[in-house]
Amino acid sequence: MNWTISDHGAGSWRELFAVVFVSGVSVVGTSFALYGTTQEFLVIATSRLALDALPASVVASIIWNFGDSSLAASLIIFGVFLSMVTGVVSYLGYEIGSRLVDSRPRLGAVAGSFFIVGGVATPFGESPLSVVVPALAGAVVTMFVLDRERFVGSSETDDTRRTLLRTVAAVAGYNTLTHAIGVLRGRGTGVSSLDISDEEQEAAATTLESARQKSFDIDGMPGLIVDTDEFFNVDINPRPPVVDSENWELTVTGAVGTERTFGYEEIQKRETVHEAQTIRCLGDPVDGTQIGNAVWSGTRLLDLVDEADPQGDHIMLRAVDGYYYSMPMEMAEGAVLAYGMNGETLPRAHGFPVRAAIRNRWGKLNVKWLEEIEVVDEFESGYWEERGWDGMAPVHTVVKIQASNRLSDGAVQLGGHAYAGTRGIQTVEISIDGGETWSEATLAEPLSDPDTWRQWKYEWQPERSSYSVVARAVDGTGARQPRARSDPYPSGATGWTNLQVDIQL
Ligand SMILES: Nc1nc2c(c(=O)[nH]1)N[C@H]1C(S)=C(S)[C@@H](COP(=O)(O)O)O[C@H]1N2
Ligand SMILES: [Mo]
Repeated sequence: MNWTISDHGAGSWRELFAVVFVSGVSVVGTSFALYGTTQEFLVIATSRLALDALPASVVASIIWNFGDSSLAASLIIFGVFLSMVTGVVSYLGYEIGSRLVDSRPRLGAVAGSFFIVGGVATPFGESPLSVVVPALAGAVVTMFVLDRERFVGSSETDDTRRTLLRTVAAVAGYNTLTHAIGVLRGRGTGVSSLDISDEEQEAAATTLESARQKSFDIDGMPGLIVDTDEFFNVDINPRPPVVDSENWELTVTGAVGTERTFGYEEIQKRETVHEAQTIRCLGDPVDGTQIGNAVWSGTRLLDLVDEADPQGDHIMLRAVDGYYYSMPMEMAEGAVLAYGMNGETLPRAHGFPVRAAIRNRWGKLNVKWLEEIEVVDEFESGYWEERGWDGMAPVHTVVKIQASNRLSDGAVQLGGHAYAGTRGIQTVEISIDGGETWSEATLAEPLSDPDTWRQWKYEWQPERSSYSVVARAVDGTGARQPRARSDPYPSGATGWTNLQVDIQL
């Protein structure tokens, strides 16, 4: 047998394209069915490698400006790309294999396809199995389709057409199935109620209620506690990892007297705290929206470390998605290991089963999907620090203008939050003439927890049709926020907040 592309004659490139694509799709589809949107799914692994290859600032701006949707789009692009690549490679392997094993060309072809796809995918695979099974599926599909294809290519009869159609239908069916399984896996299982005692449930509810009462009632603005489904999201994963809490364990390892392991239920049975804490992303611009405040229910993170008899003075937090952050132990003073958010089970997007809530630092230290706390002797950097960011210092002071309304009496109303970590906010100052003159905004009563934002509002009767608003804050130490504007990269945004208000008089 002598198989070459040119044997097919006119139109064969299109056929070849179809063959290649179909087998590539089967490789990717099989991987999706096996692993859903976890790290082991070849598309996720590839997109993560690609993210690592791009300059840090580019990656961060993609993640921070476009969020989840851009990563979801990148998944589709990578999925198609990977299908093409594995399809072409599978085809090449098939051709080479069939020639190498002259006596049994078919066997040689399938083996060739399998080994070459496996070889190409190995650097992306998290485990041998995650490469072997998809590669095998690709080889088999390539064999099926290519054999039929050749058969049809030589003599087109109704019979062979039907055979080809059947093959295509079978492959399409197979991939519809893999897609469905993958999507189901990606959804994961969710529990909706917190598995803590009624008393604790009530304590969480009380914390939430008191925050609600302190909040101003301002249209279009979040309250002191941001609703869970409105809470911003920053994630290096195209889809949040699915963790099965039954099989998940948190380990305390490294420089410890005795390694410790904690199960999900065990952690929930420990002493529970309910603390409001604000989280702001290091990549959040002055006028950005990557800030939120929630009530985190959990247990003290350092208590777990203490039980392992730590011998170093730093901890490295490691997550199931490969994300990590190390910090001096005292930076985690008071930190909550949270399994609840706003009185409900911590959602997958925010780190189910547990995440860290570290006081006074940028959001990135609040490691989600935590699985290991390693005690280490010295500082070992973290995910974004390895990518050029520099944000281990306390958060900067910022004022957010989150609402501008026209009240029924004609007054203009502005509202928002100001945040300065555990320094707290003393005053929020507003200028409506571009920074010439200043007055104090009205502040809502502060929340009692140490690392929380402060709510403010400011109203005036407009006399002109246009106002240039500037907002700045004085933190709890009496320090007025510096005026100079800087971009988030690399150490966090600084500067006063501006808003142009145009009024229909
Ligand atoms: N494991 C893991 N933890 C993570 C991240 C991540 O991508 N993976 N993103 C971090 C960043 S940069 C921020 S700002 C916060 C955002 O938390 P949120 O998505 O719950 O708002 O989570 C941090 N923890
Ligand atoms: Mo972040």
